[in-house]
Amino acid sequence: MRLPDDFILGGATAAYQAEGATKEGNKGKVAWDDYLEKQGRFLADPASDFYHKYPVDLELCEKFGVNGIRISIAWSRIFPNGYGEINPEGVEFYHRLIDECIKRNVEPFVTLHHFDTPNTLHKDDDFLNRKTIDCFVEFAKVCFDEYGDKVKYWITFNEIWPVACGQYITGTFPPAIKYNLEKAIQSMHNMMIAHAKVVKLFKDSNYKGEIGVIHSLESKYPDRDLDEDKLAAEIEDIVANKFLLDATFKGEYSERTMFGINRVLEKNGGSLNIEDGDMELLKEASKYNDFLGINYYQSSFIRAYEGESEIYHNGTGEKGTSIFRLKGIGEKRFDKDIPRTDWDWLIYPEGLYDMMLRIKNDYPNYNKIYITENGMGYKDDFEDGIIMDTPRIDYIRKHLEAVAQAIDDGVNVKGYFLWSLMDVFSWSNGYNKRYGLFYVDFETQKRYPKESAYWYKFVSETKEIL
Ligand code: BGP
Repeated sequence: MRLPDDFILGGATAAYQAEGATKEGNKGKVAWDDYLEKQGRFLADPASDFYHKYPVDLELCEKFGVNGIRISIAWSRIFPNGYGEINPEGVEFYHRLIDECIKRNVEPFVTLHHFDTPNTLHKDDDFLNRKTIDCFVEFAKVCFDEYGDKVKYWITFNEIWPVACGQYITGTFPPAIKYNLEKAIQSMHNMMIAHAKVVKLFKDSNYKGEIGVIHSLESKYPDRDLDEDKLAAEIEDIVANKFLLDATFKGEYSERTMFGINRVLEKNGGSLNIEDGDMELLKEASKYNDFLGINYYQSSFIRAYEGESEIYHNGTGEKGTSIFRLKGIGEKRFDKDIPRTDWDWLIYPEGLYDMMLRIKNDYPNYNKIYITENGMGYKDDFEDGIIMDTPRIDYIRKHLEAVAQAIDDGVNVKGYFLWSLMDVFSWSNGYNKRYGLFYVDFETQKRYPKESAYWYKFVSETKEIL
């Protein structure tokens, strides 16, 4: 199978997971700094020291045919307090980084929010507080003004559902609140309002380039051929996927979407506050998205579940330990006859194919899709600088085949970004869950191309999925 000639084969990073240097360059704090310190398992320093090592990583990109990169701009490097005074050192850093991408012929796709709200705003309730929306719009404007003539592709948010879920449902992201569906749903709506405002600003001000949003989209299937499981899978899909896709591309929440949301809120308590003007704003912005970014790692199989919420997050790679049951939604089944990673992520490329076709059918104004993250967390073996990561190659191959098939079937997919370019720090797993094409020795910060990097280079150069 082949990919189109102009297809981008990129690598993805995120500021907090790659840069390290959390206390350098007058960077302001993010909530993760204190949270991780208190947790005591691992820190975001040194991460991959991308703050200093980015020229090395971009040189590797050029050498290995990686012709696109996802980076994110740490909001708290630009505004250490989230708003107010701009930090020139932060502004300069991203000029240098973006210039280096361009010098190495690696197209930068720049995300404005990748899980790292500045601490001052986070302490004030993060996106549950509408003040954060205004500060985010201001931050976006500074980025467009500074980097607008160099950056062609902008992304407002990375993964609104996982951030809300981590913060308020699984409790694995600060402020570590568990099972609060009301807060999760409200913060998703508010982030969509922030997205819409930034998209509108971008288009109204005629900035050059394109803008979109990244959603993490897992397909949700009923575990058994039973009506109750079908309903559970549908409700889980509404909360994690449809609510956000409706807001993004329809600018309204369909009746069925609100049925699901209201049902979850009834069973868990709480309500959704939609302010005057919100729906008009979503409607207007829904016309302007230039692309959709899909992050896809796994799909889920859902069974009906009537009990209280109960989650155990497998953050160590001890296979078979995951539990995910949500009151008013359903239960994820992990013991399927489907391969899964040590972190219990089901490897199911069909789910990516189904999702792309669904976008084409249900949201025809999506324009184009980039697969902005996909990859396999794996405990790589390092033997004298050689890393034979065959399971990762197999994982990427199968997902690229799903992409090629979707393109054949009429979906407009223009690129794929492997998570991650080099090994980075993982939010709730630390440093042993590796994803990179390039192995990072976190002590010496030396990079080693894995077997997958040579394979990826071949695919990039020939567009043939071998
Ligand atoms: C996505 C995030 C990334 C990255 C990836 C892998 O949700 O956008 O930032 O972390 O997942 O997840 P993890 O590190 O939890 O394995």
